[in-house]
Amino acid sequence: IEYADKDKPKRANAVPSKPQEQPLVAVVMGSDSDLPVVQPGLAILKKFEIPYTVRITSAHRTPAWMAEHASSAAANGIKCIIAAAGGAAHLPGMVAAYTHLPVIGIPVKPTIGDGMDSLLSIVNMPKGVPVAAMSVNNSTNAALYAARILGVGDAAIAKKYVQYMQDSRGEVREKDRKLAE
Ligand code: RP5
Repeated sequence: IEYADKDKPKRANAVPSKPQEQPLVAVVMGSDSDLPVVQPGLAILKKFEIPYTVRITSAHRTPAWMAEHASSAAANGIKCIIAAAGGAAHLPGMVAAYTHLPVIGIPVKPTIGDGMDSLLSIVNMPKGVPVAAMSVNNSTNAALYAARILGVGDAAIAKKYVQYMQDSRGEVREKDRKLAE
């Protein structure tokens, strides 16, 4: 693949969240303007101590870089990709075209409209190229879904997920109790 960019990476996923650990999730987004939406999901990955990389790989502005990143992800030890994009949000589908890894799409609400265009762009994939579509701006669920996928083969992540569910139930029960007082 020929790069148009001068900042050609030496290796895909060159900026791991924890350099000493093997990244398991690759988070990509179409633009730095998507970052505020992606950040709650990054916080979830940190909470679960899941090492990740985060990069801007635009399907239409940097297509060669996007293809290189997605197609090398599995060989780089990545187990799951989270892809956020808004508007004509073809990034998750394009990423899925370049990897056999599970791809979780986050529809980002554009500056114009309510995000339905982003959602439908991601959820309405043609048969044969599946992408898991989250709700609009819901990077939290994207990260939690990644944790569920990784938990199938990683008991430590599964244990943290069960704890997360118990904590969540506890918080809601506590709110219920306070309301009933
Ligand atoms: C998409 O276009 C990005 O994912 C972003 O949500 C949207 C707008 O991008 P910018 O024009 O803000 O860079 O590719």
